[in-house]
Amino acid sequence: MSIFPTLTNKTYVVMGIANKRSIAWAIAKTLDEAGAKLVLTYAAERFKSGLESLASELKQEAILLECDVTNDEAIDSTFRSIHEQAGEIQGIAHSIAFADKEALRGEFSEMTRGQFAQALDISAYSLTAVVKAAKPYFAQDASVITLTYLGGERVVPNYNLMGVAKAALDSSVKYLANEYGPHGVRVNAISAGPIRTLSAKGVGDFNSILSELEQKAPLRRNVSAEEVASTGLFLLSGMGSGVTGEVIHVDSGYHIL
Ligand code: NDP
Ligand code: N5H
Repeated sequence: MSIFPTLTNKTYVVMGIANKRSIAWAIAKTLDEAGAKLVLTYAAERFKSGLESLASELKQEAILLECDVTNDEAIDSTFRSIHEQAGEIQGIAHSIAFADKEALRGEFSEMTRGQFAQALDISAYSLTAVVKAAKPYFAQDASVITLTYLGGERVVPNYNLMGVAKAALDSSVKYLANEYGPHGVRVNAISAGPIRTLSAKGVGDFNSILSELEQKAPLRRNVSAEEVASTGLFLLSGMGSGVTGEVIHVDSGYHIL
């Protein structure tokens, strides 16, 4: 008997696919493999055609919707539309973050008020905004995941304001888990090790972070987006029932050092 969960006829929303390297894309492929009905959201019209061609690789036909998470009205109308087109929502993968590149190097305190507010808005508040908008449409045992990073727990050079944003995100996961638990909805985070994606491109000293992990982490290797996605499948499916308010590190064990 296979223990691979079957998600046939269940609707999952995946937010944050920029291209084929995105962690969200690995999550979408894994959910698709398990038979899920997918809704993929993108930030703006200019990302639509790229996502359409990626989505054509999926087994099931996905619904594509624009959703800029800085806009409450856009979030509300996206989730209304998801409900109209795909019924109740079994799960959401939130894989969205942004900070001004200029603030992701050098001294932490050199950032501006505006850079700080934008990073916290897109990378932390958006999780709560999304969960709030989905509330009327959640299945009774729905599950939400978000992506976080070790730089929210301890100082990692250059992560700067994103560290503060991830700390806020990790804390939001706990408050949301507590509030939504009585409704049967679980909320968890995956703390991923460094993975070469568009966001990671050209920021800080990414290569040295990859090689430090390879040399020191218990598993002595880096992780793949697919490994993050299989933990995502566990949390988003019934296999993770009983787990909420948790941060699971998928980082070859680096965080224990
Ligand atoms: P990607 O660049 O592939 O994904 C980041 C996504 O954020 C993009 O799809 C981007 O959408 C989206 N986004 C930014 N601003 C907005 C907005 N206003 N509205 C909607 N979407 C927006 O990078 P990753 O896959 O690496 O990042 C996904 C998550 O994983 C992030 O939370 C990141 O912090 C986290 N993470 C990444 C690690 C890594 O090493 N790569 C390690 C640990 C955590 P668009 O392209 O359409 O603008
Ligand atoms: C310690 C590190 C390396 C240094 C810090 C990296 C922080 C990255 C996170 C943010 C989200 C990256 C970011 O916002 C980049 C943008 O300024 C510019 N890029 C874009 O606009 C592209 C086009 C779009 C698609 O990107 C977004 N985000 O919209 C951390 C690394 C070891 C791990 C890592 C990379 C963590 C993480 O949170 O992503």
